[in-house]
Amino acid sequence: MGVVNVTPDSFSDGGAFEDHVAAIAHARRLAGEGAEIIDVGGESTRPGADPVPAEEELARVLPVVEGIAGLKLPVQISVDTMKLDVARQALDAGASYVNDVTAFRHDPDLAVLVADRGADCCLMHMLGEPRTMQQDPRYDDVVDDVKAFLEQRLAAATAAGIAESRIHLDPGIGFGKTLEHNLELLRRLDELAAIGRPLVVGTSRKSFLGRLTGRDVTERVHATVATSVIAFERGAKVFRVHDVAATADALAVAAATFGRWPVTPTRTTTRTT
Ligand code: HH2
Repeated sequence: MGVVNVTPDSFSDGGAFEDHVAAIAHARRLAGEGAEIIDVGGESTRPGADPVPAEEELARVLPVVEGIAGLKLPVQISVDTMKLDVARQALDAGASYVNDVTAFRHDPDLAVLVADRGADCCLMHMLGEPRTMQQDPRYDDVVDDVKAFLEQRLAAATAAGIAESRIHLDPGIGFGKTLEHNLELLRRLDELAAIGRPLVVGTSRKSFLGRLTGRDVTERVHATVATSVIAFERGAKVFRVHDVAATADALAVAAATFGRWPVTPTRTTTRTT
């Protein structure tokens, strides 16, 4: 899953793809690098971020979803939103996946919309809300707590009429979690995979990688790749990243090694040495 943030303030690429033409071109690039899902977002959920009004989010996201749909790329378009109206219009414009970081708690009607449209969705764990979530997050046992939350949200989503086969789950790396919480979630990801739904993992360029490596946000690709391989080995199926080419190469090697899925190189080379 390649990330296209159409925002002025996203933590790692804010401002880079605010221009719709640049955002659509970036989506094409990520698809060429091996992304199978393009996740378009118009509201930053970084720690401390303020909410964006629906009209503003729509003005950012909609032309980009339309533009990507018009390219007819072999990718699924996802909209990263918690708002009903944004999701509805994005689905009308060609998206078929709703990535809601509130797992339908912000607006339960979003679950009904996803059910009615037969769309896919991702339900993510977050403790609190973006403005305050990094202020002293605490758990009894982070993995047990996140697992119980995801099971509860999965039940709520299916009760709203969404087919279980359309639901992905995500531990929400960095969303109300300390460095130790993030590492424990990655280390014990197999316990979340045991719920039985595909796991999405989003570590890309996040601040815990900066704390571990001392690297700035644009220099965290190697650390991101390391976490994606760890997550793959522990059962994750979808990797939400900004740096698709590097991640796709690493996952091709991991997949061949662990024999989990057929290896289809994203490019060919004439050199074998
Ligand atoms: N992380 C971010 C946003 N959306 N969705 C899912 N399912 N999982 C994640 O881990 C996740 C997410 C934050 O990253 P980014 O979009 O790059 O930053 P910002 O929220 O500042 O736009």
